[in-house]
This record gives sequence, structure tokens and C-alpha cells, in this order.
Amino acid sequence: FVLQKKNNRGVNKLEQKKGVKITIVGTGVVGASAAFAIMSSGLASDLVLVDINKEKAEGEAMDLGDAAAFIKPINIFAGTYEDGKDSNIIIFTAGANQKPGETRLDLLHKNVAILKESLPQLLKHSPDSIYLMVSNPVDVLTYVSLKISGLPTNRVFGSGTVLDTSRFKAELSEYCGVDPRNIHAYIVGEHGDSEVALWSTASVAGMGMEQFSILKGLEPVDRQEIAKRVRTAAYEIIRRKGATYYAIALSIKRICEAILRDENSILTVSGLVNGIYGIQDVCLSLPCIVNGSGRDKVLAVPMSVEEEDALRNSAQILKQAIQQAGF
Ligand code: 6V0
Repeated sequence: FVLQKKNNRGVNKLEQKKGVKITIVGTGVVGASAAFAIMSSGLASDLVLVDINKEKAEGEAMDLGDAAAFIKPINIFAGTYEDGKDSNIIIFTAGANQKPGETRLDLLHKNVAILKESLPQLLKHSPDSIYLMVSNPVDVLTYVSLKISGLPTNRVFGSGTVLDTSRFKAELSEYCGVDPRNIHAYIVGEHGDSEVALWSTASVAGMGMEQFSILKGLEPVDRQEIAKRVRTAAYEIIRRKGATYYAIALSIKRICEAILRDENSILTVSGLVNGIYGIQDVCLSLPCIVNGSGRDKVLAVPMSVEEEDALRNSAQILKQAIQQAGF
């Protein structure tokens, strides 16, 4: 691709690169932290930062660009939707975040309005990109993006419960005394208050949680308490520091890595679910295979009767929110 590079020292020069281009829309705390994570990872050759507050995007690009001597070569610049042309991945983090006491669904109308304004402009320049939605309520915004764009479901999906799944693994890791990377467990459903912890398939070293507890002589796991801590983690962080951004930034980086390295990784991204578990036409998270095509396959993993019921309840709540958004 060819683009007009406006580098952070005000010099305009035309750059042509053959590499990986990522655009981040919204350079608030989440977008900027994601930019930092992606820059540090070496995954991208070009990183375009777009924000309605141009100066904020420029400031972030300048700050990140100053790390040039410590990282793999990367062009980082504040630009327009047009500069994001033909990105491999477009990450959408623009919009309002939760204030203390607000739920993710409270952000609905503000963020749907922002999405309706920006998405057509992004699509005009980047019709072939993979769109990764992060702004909340992420499941509803993913659904709205699918409807507005008409793009296939593998190319428009949300970060969903990738972050919640990491929180769940962190909790179980502490309980089991095992590396979180050796814990297999998923949070599914809404990225929000109705999310569902899949205890029935949670495992470590091929053993279910109960079996592992007995083997290690642990007190039985307090399922309700752990699920509650995972569900309310964002509220607890927002109450203390006003926003959450580091762990979502690394979740975003992880999803980009699975796409760009064609990894076939199983991640609980959010996307269209139609016809499994009796759920029709709603976006929510389930374990999915993520690779170079994006959200390639949804895995209809086994669930207990209670878990399936809770998942359907989550789908129902999201359906109502989608209707409230006018879709
Ligand atoms: P923030 O720090 O307020 O940043 C939002 C940015 O969006 C600001 O810089 C705005 O200027 C910019 N913006 C607003 N309108 C537009 C527009 N039309 N075009 C371009 N930029 C625009 O918010 P923060 O970074 O904390 O959060 C961003 C979003 O991510 C919120 O909706 C959060 O709720 C959501 N999060 C999602 C998570 C997830 O797991 N999916 C996790 C954390 C936050």
C-alpha cells in the first residue's frame, strides 16, 4: 500500500511498505495501551492511530515513536480513516467508557452513534480488513457492525470475553497453584453482567476442577465466589482507577497475533451465533478458532444444562439491547 506518512516530527514523506498494517480507531486509554502492546510485540510494520481528538492521537504516536531504538522497525503515525486504507486489522476502541457504577449496556446509545458515524468511513477505505470491535457494549457493537458492513461473520467480531477468560484463568491458577497457561477454562456469553463461567469443561492437566482439588487436597473450589470476582473485576478496577486498559490491551494483541500468525488459536471472541444452543441471530462469545481468516469457526462445546440455560439468558439480554439500539 502507498500512504502519506505524517511522521511525528512534522516531516511529510511518502512511504511504501510491504508488511502488516494495523489501524486503531480511538486512542483513549484502551487504544493507546493496545498500540503500546502491538508496537512492543513486533507484529506490525505500520500502526495508524485515528481519533476525533487529533492532538491526542498525535501525542500518542509521538510518545510511542520515541521508543524506535528499542523495538523492531515500525511506522507509527496519527492519521485519518483514509490513512488506515487496506489495513490487515482495524481495531475499534472509540467511544465512551464506563463511569463508576455504570454497566456496559449503559454505554449503548452513545457508542452505537459513534460507530454509525465512523464505520462507513472505515469501510470505504478498508473493505477487505478484519474488524475487531472492542468498545462497549462489545457484543451489541459487533452485531451493529455486522449489519452496517454486510461483511462476512469471520471478518467482523469482538474481543468479547477474551479478557474475562483470562481473569477466570488467573483466579483458577491461584486456586490450583498452577501456571494460568496450563488452565483450560472459558467465560462465554455477554462480555458483561450475564456472562457464564463454564465450570463443566474447566480443566487442568486433563482433570476437572473437582478431581484436581481432591488430588491436591484443596478445599472445594468456591464456584460462585470465583465467578463473581471475574464478573465484577472491571467494576472493582474502575472504582479504584477510573478505567481498565492493560489487560484488554494484551487481549487485543493476543487476538491480532492469532490472526496475523494464522494460529488456529481457541479464543472466546464475540461474533454471530445462529442456530446453536437454540440461540438465533445474536453476537456473543463462545470458544472460536481464530486464524488468518479471522473468527473462522465457532465451537459448540459441551455444557451442563445450567450453563446452557445461563447462556440462553445472556443471549436474551443481548437481543433486547440490540433491539434498543434499533437493530
Ligand atoms: P477513553 O479513554 O474515553 O477513549 C475513548 C477515545 O475515543 C477518546 O480518545 C475519544 O476522543 C475517542 N473518540 C470518541 N469518538 C470518536 C470518533 N467518532 N472517532 C474516533 N475517535 C473517537 O475510553 P477507553 O479507552 O477507556 O475505552 C474505550 C472503549 O473500550 C469503551 O467503550 C470501553 O468501555 C471499552 N472497553 C472494552 C473492553 C473490552 O473488554 N471489550 C475493556 C475495557 C474498555
